[in-house]
Amino acid sequence: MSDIIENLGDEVQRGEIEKVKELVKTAVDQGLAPMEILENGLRPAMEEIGRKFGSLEIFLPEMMNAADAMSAGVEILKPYLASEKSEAQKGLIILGTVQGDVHDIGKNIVGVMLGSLGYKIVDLGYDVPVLTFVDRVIELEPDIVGMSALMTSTMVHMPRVINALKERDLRKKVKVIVGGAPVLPEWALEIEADGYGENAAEAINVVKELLQ
Ligand code: HCB
Repeated sequence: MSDIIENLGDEVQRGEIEKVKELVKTAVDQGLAPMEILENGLRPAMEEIGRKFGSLEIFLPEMMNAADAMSAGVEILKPYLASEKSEAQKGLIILGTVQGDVHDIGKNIVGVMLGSLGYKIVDLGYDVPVLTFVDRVIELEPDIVGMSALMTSTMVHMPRVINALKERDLRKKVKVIVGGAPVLPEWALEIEADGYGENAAEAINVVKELLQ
């Protein structure tokens, strides 16, 4: 791993916003691929922060600082994250982090990348109530609903959204994809989602397949 990627991870963990911005800019200038910066530098740092938080080595303020540093890095990366540019309107995707869950960094990355590929994104934000997903499906008639959950306690709202769509006879009209750190392919199958993305790149592939 390059020094810059390693330093980037350390600075994210320290919550050093300005240093993270500087390192991301330098990494881009040095020609490192945006996805490499994201997947090898920024994301593993957040996984490590999550591990340290879980084992009480750090507490909420440190996790919040690291999240702010990660978000600042993602903000700099946004314009570079698209692998292919497209003006064509490819489909409408509604994204949201499920009820009770404020984690939105990963969902935002998925949204930025899909948006830059020509999909129209309506981002419902975080802590999105079950029925808000349903109401927006009725109102906007999207091609895909993408749900994100970062906690085992909130991923249970994913099947609630799917069931609410079924009850209103909407399930066949819209594809559903799910993701977020605790979400596994088995879970996606169990709740009868149409697709699952372990990361943003996979989510893009799934969306492309579903809309073919
Ligand atoms: Co938070 N938190 N947190 N947290 N947090 C986790 C998720 C824990 C796992 C940490 C731990 O305990 N080890 C844990 C959840 C445990 C569980 O499952 N039960 C946890 C907890 C407990 C909490 C609080 C309850 C802490 C507290 O208050 N005591 C609280 C929850 C508040 C709430 O939601 N009601 C909380 C708060 C926070 C913040 C605010 C400090 C901050 C979030 C800031 C924000 O998002 N704006 C935060 C963070 C940053 C994390 C960790 C450290 C990182 C999450 C992250 O951003 N990862 C996380 C630890 C972890 O995940 N390992 C920890 C980086 C992104 C890029 O990865 O997986 O989100 P991603 O997204 C990927 C991928 O999954 C996929 O593509 C993305 C890009 O590649 N993807 C999708 C994501 N969504 C998709 C949707 C699709 O449809 C398709 C693909």
